[in-house]
Amino acid sequence: MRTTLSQFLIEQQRKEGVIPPELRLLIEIVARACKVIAHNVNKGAISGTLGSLGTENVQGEVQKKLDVIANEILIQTNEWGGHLAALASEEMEAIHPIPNRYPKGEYLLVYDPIDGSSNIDVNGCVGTIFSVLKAPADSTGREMQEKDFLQAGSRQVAAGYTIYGPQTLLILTVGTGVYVFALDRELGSWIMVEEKLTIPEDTNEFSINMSNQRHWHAPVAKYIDECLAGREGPRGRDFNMRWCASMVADVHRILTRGGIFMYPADRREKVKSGKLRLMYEANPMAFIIEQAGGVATDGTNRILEIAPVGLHQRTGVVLGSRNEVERVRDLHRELV
Ligand code: AHM
Ligand code: MG
Repeated sequence: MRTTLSQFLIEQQRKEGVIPPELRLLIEIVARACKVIAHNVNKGAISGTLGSLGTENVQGEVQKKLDVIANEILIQTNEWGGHLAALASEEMEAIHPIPNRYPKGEYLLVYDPIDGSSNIDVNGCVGTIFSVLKAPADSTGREMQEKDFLQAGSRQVAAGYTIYGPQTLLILTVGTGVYVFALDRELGSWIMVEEKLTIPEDTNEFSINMSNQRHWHAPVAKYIDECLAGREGPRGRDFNMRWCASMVADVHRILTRGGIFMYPADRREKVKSGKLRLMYEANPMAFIIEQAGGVATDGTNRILEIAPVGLHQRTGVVLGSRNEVERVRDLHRELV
């Protein structure tokens, strides 16, 4: 018999002592919500879930119907469970405290309900990213506030993402390595298919949106020039490039076979601090990448050590195989 997610979580609780029962319940409920989201993603045009809503989220991005549906699914499945103090999402400007009609717990859940939204209508890969923090000790008994969420990524107690691709996969860490579960639709269960994933230290593959080249700062431009120069250049080998426009898909490829993913801050006004969001994109991915032996930076600094100042703050992201991310970091030190 293969290990299910429930079995894995119980064993982690027994053997490693890392998962209190409330955290186990929380992860199980998030995973259950992701099954419902997977169902909606798969139904697509049949159930009328494709296309835009004509509204914008707090970031000024057009909301897809699925962004809003997935956000609602995560709220509804989680808010009654008794394990959360509050939740927050890319699709909501303010935090969502647990309503008084439900019991409150000690965890905070932050998520991007559908990452890679531009892929929805073209049947490309999308995913859900989530991060779990503990509510600060001094918050007990009072209404939760945004400042309670503003904790460095190193304080995460769990993080994961699902990828709705040819298979629906859940990638999870609770700080004891990275585990992969596949959704068995007949059984309705998450089945472990890989454990203790590790990212190769070297790679010949980079992932960046090349159409932004003219906006890059010197260190990123130099790194990519070196890669493009191939075996005749300073790196002495040929590099390949991949870009899915979906962080979950690009990061998942890197977890599987190594590589470097970059969405750097650049010269554009709206990307001057990066495009991706720290709390629910960069932090959970950084936790997973580090747990797999990789490195995650904003170009210079470790992502998990950034002190957040806002729920929706953005950051540059450079993560993946150790030696490549360190090369980018060295260039930032040399050229800035
Ligand atoms: P989203 O959460 O609104 O979908 O935006 C995040 C996505 C990432 O998944 C992806 O890496 C990036 O935006 C792609 O951006 P671009 O279209 O600029 O290449
Ligand atoms: Mg996203």
